[in-house]
Amino acid sequence: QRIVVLAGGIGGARFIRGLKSAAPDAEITVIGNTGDDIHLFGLKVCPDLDTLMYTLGGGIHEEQGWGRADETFVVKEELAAYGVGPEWFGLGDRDFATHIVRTQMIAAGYPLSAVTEALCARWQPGVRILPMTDDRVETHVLIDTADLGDSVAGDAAEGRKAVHFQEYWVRLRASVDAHAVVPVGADAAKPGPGVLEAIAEADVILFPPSNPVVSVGTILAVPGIREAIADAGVPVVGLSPVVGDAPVRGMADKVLAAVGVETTAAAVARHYGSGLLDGWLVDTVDADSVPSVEEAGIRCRAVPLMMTGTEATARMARQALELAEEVR
Ligand code: GDP
Ligand code: FO1
Ligand code: CA
Repeated sequence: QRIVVLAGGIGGARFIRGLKSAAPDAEITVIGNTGDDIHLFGLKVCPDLDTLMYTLGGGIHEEQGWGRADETFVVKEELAAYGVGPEWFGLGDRDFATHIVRTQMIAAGYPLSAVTEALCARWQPGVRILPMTDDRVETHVLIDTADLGDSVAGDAAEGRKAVHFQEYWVRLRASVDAHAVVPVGADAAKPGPGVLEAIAEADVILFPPSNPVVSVGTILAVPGIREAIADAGVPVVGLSPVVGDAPVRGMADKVLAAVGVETTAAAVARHYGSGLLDGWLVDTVDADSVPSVEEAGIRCRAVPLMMTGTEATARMARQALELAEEVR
């Protein structure tokens, strides 16, 4: 069975770990979000691709969900000693090696997809990880200039400013309102090598409990990908990242608000739409929302959706695959 998964970082990676356990013989292709990518210290950092690679390859810092296990931060301290910022993004020594190899290969002319394949040759994630595009796409968030705090000289000019997603998410901890989320470059980006083929050849397509706006949404913003999924003619099933009207972790509610979507399991399903989704899993606490999702033309079931461990996640993955067969 060929399964295609659109994934961001932490939530997507943890789901896929369970999916591998639930469907050990399936051929899993992950289309990874690259909108979180950021250039720091002259290096290209790909947070979601690295979280997928480290989580599925056994190198992830488990409770953080990003960065390496057994990490040290000597290089980070030395950079700070030189007064070279930013200091708010925690790049570890082991992680730096990934960014050096990636940046070196890109400078040598390799596309991001080839770089990712090369890095995965070491990590052996057990799935194929394809960047959504090899072109540059970086998510920016529109906030009030006044909310930038001390980093804007003098009296903060009125109005709004776009900041890089990582500055919004990590430095500001998404503590201020987001007025818009813009995947800069998406409209000129082409699907990466193998992406449209994987979608066309899939037996089932899954939307894991990833951030609907800055993870799955960004992947769908690459022209051609949403259409390919809608036209694939195979079941598309998603799992809600929202449980009990709140994201299970992180600040997805802030970016959902920016795009005018209520932070409920049903609203996220409607946001994806019945043109894309055939089935949607909500958590048992949201069982009362099943009828409204079904009214939107999306088959819906309420099952436990907390990824408390590989077995629980494998159960969720099995239920998603069962729902796919129900709607096929
Ligand atoms: P990121 O790129 O690192 O933010 O990771 P993703 O976008 O792939 O996933 C983030 C989303 O995962 C968040 O919006 C969380 O609500 C969701 N999430 C994390 N853990 C769980 C879980 O155990 N169950 C469910 N249903 N969602 C989860
Ligand atoms: N997330 C944080 O909240 N704080 C950090 O210092 C941080 C550093 C970091 C370094 C490398 C990397 O690949 C990811 C990192 N992340 C960090 C996670 C990153 O912000 C992710 O993009 C978010 O989790 C959303 O995808
Ligand atoms: Ca992400």
